[in-house]
Amino acid sequence: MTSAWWKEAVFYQIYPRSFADANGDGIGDLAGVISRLDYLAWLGVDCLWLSPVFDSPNEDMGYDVRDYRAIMAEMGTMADMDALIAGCHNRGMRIILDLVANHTSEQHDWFRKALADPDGPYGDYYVLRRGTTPPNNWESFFSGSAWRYFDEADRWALHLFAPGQLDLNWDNPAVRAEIADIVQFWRAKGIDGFRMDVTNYISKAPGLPEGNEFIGELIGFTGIEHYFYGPKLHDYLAELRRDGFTSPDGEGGIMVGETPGIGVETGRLLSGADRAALDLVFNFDVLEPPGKIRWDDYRYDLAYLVRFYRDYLERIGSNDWIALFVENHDNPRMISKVLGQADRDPALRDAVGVLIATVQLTLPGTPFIFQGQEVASVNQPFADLSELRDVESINHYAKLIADGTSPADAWAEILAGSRDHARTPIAWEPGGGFTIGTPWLAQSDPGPGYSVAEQRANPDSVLNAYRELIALRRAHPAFVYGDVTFLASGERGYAAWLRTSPDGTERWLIELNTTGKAIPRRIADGPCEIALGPPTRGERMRPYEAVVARLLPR
Ligand code: ISL
Ligand code: CA
Repeated sequence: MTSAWWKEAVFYQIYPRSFADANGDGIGDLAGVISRLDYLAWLGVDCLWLSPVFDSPNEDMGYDVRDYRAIMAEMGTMADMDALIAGCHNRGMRIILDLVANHTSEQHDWFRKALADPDGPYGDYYVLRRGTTPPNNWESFFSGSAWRYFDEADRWALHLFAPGQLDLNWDNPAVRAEIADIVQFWRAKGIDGFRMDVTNYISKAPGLPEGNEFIGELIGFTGIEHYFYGPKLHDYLAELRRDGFTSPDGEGGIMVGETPGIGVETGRLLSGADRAALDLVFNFDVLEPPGKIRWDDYRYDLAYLVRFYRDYLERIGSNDWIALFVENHDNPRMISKVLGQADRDPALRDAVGVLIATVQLTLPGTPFIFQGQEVASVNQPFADLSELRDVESINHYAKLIADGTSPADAWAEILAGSRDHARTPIAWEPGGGFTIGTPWLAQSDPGPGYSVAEQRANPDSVLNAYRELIALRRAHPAFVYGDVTFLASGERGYAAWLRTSPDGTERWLIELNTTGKAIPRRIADGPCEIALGPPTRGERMRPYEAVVARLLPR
């Protein structure tokens, strides 16, 4: 197993708009992130990933870029960014940014030029077509047709996401050269790589064939089979690695692919070390068990989480490495999915929070923690649509109503699946601490004891469990490069695995009760030192109990 910094690192995703607001305009900013770097260093994370901070009209909260070399005005200045990069590096942390390059904002200069002269060079930067009807039946992820007609150019333009997010034409070498230049620009500024937004969608099937309606029904978006793993995807990623990510000194920045819909086998073709494409991919199948989608209100079974990663780890080869995550800015809070929307019972909430942390920090792979996860954040009890800001939720609700769904049922879907659950501002102190102004999205009310300050002061908090597990992972090579052996993976609620250090001297036992009921402990007691969990391993495990124990020689 070749070693790499990003295999050893714990990543922490920041959604800057909701993290910390330094100037009181209600929008989180780079100065806010800088003001919290000491907190992140205290927590022990190694690498930050910032959701988009480049200049944008924010139709999709920065995932619609207007200028890849400028900072969004609300977020601050380039000087702030330079200070943030230095602030991370001075603390021994790294930082990666979000590269949203499947599409740009309609306000990007390239698109303005394409509209002004569709037959000129910029016309070929996008996917533009003539005609009286949409060029094919592909659907947008944010509802409706994936085609928008632009009168001034007499062309349809493809947008897999919002109408103001137009897909770039990666088959044009000039586009690929532009993206490589952008990556080099940021690499020269010192960033350590990129998380690459929907990067598996960049290569579209030649001729843009009609999507299969049956697959469209099944997956929810007609056309996806023609671009989720396109014919040139591997070539374009390998080229970008060579021309963008590899510095003159041969050092490379990390490439983390956001790859919705990628399966285990296709994922391996992207992240296998011998493939020279991506370093890591996000496999989103972990977020919902088969048959469920994000809009469903259901209870997530934590046995599925363990089984998913066990199966995944068993199927990848020794030249591959996985990303371990349960939350991001596009998904509701995992604790709420497990316990139900309304349940805030602190004992269960804490136990589930610690269990999730244990899975992420003791299995082989690179953990990605999403802001707020470390303080056991739960979904917000939004009252109605007027409290939401996300274009996807707003469009989804309108579509449901147009299709005849009752307002109550439509609202239930939004409450279960809205991306805004992940985007409410961090409660740094009881009652707030995110801004002195009015927050852009309702301040989350985490409940008594769950602000960052309270969690930090409480030695038994979920936050302190994260900190201890991160420190443990760093101190013991068993948790990074060590072998894993699964002893049970959730049958009858009991899950357990062993991690053995590469030199064989240390063995660690991890045990979970993935259910809300007390269950028998299935592995007999032996001499051990408990690093996390109850003081002794009794006969029964409490609901959602997690144990991390170092096994001692008999
Ligand atoms: O929320 C989803 C749509 O139903 C997800 O499928 C999500 O859109 C998908 O994972 C891609 O997400 C990324 O690209 C989007 C952006 O809105 C998301 O915030 C981003 O993470 C378009 O840039
Ligand atoms: Ca601000």
